[in-house]
Amino acid sequence: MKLSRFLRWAAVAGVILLTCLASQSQNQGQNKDDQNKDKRKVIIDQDAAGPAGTDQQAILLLIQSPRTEVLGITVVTGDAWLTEEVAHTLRMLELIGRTDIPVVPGAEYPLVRTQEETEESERRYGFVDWLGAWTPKYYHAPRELGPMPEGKPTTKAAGEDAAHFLIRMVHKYPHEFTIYEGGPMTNLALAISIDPEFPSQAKELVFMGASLNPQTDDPEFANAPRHEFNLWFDPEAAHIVLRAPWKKIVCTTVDISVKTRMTNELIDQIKASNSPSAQYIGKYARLRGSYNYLWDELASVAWLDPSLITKKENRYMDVNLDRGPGYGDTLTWTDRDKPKRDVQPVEVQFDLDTDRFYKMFVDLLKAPTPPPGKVTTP
Ligand SMILES: [Ca+2]
Repeated sequence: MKLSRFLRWAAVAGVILLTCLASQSQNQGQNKDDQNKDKRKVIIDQDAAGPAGTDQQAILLLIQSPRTEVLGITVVTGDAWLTEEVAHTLRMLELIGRTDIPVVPGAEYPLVRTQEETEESERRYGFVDWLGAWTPKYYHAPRELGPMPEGKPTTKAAGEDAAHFLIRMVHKYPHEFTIYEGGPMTNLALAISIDPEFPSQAKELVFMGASLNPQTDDPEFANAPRHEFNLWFDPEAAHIVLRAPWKKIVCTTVDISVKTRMTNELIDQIKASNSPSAQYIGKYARLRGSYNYLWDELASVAWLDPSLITKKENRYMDVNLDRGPGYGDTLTWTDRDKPKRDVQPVEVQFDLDTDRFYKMFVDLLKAPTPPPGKVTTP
């Protein structure tokens, strides 16, 4: 073969090879897009105390579902302080190999309510079992980490704040993603205050919170059935969010939470698996006291499979903002007695198929963690 013919042949072969490689790469990109096409997008807003516990477990369930794409986790002070919650979330993502999911810090304090005011309210109107980050037994300064038995993270939180991240994402994916709210609603209220289009641009709001008439002897609710932490911790934020024009609102109330329990049997079933999420639960999940409801986990799993909910009813919902003993209490109405002002309908869950819920809860946490679908620049 003459040199010039060989060079021509080599050039043609090279072009064919490059075309094949480009096509293959395009196909792989297409496959990744296809993989995500049918996934349901969600942003998780959470008071992400940890390790394990209802807040982290609820996040894990949404990540563990192969049918879900978690666009980000925005964090808010509630069950614990913002700084430690961000650290627990980053560490959990490291342990399950999903550091591609951005962790975005939000509000460190409620909009109006203060710890001092809450303590004064307790002196006047009676003590409340759970004060989240303000609970005396677990109290430490806001910027301290507190115990981190799972180790400190090496990865970093996003440089953006939660409200702006939520607004940016809703305009990037209009009407496409669900907002899962597992904590006080401060971040959502800030996003609504900055951009009033934010709620109507989201697909729906799903939240754990509110309490109507739970059937329980739990002292937290037996004498204060309308006093629920996620709403009372930041009542003004909840008021802003519940009055906003969402296309759909779904609520997992205390009424249904009290029908679920974390047990040592469930933990044992989960930790029989070697998957990173199962090992995380096995090492760090602990029962505390007599009542270990699967609060936020039920909101996650019921969103993944709404057929678990066997009884639901529409209510209109708001929060009591009067500065008396009912400050932060859940207010609800039906079509017959609702006020004329801008209250929104909320789909309220009342009962569930408990066996199917526990099975899904265990199966999801035992499963291998789905790998990142595609690397998106948030
Ligand atoms: Ca929570």
